[in-house]
Amino acid sequence: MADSELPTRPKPEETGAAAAPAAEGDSKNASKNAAKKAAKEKAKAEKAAARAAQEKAQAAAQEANDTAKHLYGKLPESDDANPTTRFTDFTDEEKEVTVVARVDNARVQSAKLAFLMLRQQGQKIQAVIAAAEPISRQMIKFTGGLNVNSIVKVTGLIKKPEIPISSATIQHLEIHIRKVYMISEAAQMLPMQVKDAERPPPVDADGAPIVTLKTRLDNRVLDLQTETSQAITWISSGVAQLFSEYMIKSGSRWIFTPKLVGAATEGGSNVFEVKYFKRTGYLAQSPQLYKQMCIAGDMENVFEIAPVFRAEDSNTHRHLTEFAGLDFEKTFDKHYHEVLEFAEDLLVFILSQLKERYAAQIATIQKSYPKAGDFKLPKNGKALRLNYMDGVALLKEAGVDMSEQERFENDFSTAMEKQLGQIIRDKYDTDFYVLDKFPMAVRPFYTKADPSDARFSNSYDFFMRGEEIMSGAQRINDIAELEESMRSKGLDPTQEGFEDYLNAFRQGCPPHAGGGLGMNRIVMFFLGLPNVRLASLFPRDPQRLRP
Ligand code: AMO
Repeated sequence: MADSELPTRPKPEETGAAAAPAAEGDSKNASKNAAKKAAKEKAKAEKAAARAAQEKAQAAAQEANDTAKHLYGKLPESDDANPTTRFTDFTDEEKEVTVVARVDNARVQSAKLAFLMLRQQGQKIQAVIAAAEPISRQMIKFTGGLNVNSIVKVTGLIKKPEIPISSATIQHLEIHIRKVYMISEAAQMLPMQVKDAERPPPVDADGAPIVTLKTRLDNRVLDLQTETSQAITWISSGVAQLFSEYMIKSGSRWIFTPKLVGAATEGGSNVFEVKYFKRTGYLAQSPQLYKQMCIAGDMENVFEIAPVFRAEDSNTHRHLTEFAGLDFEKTFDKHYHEVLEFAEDLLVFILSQLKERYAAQIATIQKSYPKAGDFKLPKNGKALRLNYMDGVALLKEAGVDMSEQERFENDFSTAMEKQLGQIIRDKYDTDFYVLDKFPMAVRPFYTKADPSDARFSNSYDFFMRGEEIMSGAQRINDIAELEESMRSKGLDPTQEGFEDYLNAFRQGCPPHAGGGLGMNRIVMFFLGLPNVRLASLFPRDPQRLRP
């Protein structure tokens, strides 16, 4: 124990016991000290108040002198600015414009000069502000100090910069700021920088990822703001629009089938269960049974754009658990090839029109994802159609031999599909092609067998860059044949859930065929993106259920 910690007897002055005269003197001293302290504190407070008053007066004086005080700051209640314009509508004319845009970057160059990079839907333009009556230094400080990503309303004069602005999308014009108002302020710290997400989920010089795909998808709203994501989402929109355009032009009717269904009828286990009050419901794996029931309902030619759910634990570059399905179903006169040709022309229409209508977006995306190159379409405007067995033969020529059993029971593996895609590209100079007549064993129960050889079926797959984007077939429209096909695939036609579907055929149903396309895959392979998640707004996969 240290000396200082030894127990000691308290001194009289500490107990206040027998030391009255001394205590009187001490209390006088103490009150003197307290008074001194209070006086000191008072003086300090007075000084601080004087300083604050001086600063306030200075600020007021500065504000009074601020020739630009009405030209910046919070957006005024009565906003008399011109109607807003989009950067893309700017002309070379030197005129005043008002824009609403995000601050992509803000930089103070000097007390008299600041720059903003403004962003609208991923497109950037430079704005500059220089101190010259009425623009004040305070306005320059405010402009250059804006938080990145804030949304501002800027009025200014369009001018030609002395040299093109290489970091902007619109390089030959800039805005000379006259007014700048805050509309919605962004936080000072963002979880990632939009400019970092602008690069592909990449590796830097040392091989370390800069912004991983995971970070980008976790912060998808910021990620969507990049020029590349903006362009990709335009392509998705284009695919859906072109699909519906083609369908409607052909007299097809847009249908809306239920996604909550009472039985997991179409395939095995890859269906999500949902609690449906006191029983179990399921999320539809495709509109297959319903689009056929519409044909039985005399609708002749139908299509749908809707979510498709797959409870597959597939963690690959091309599998999602929810994707946008483009489905169609159509009657035919004599042969299912009438529908197959209709579908081939559909794809040629979509892909060629994408190139025509979205050339600017495609060019933007290729800056980030240049590897795959331009998507090659058949030069004669007609889809290349081969039979499944032609594909088998082409692979064999390249040294990939499938056994008899493999040919009829397995279908191609992903690696084989990709290799076949390359072979076909080299031989026929196209990234889009069709394989017809798949083995019956690899197709679902509703598929019509090939009447001339029952080992095969009247079914087809469509490929882009060697990967499947569509699957379809002639369907069995005869009830006895349908029940028999189910039994041959180990399904029980009396099983709950099949009843309504089978009843549709008991009342008679015309011959028909159709197909289902994966919208996200079309976008992915058309653009040569490395991952289907990049072609999905808010992707869902076995690991991801947010945002
Ligand atoms: P299928 O199951 O082959 O056929 O699906 C049709 C198309 O949908 C896309 N696709 C997927 N996209 C992303 N993630 C997935 N997990 C996924 N699974 C499929 C593919 C595929 O070609 N009822 C039939 C269609 C029909 O015959 O009409 C069906 O659903 O692009």
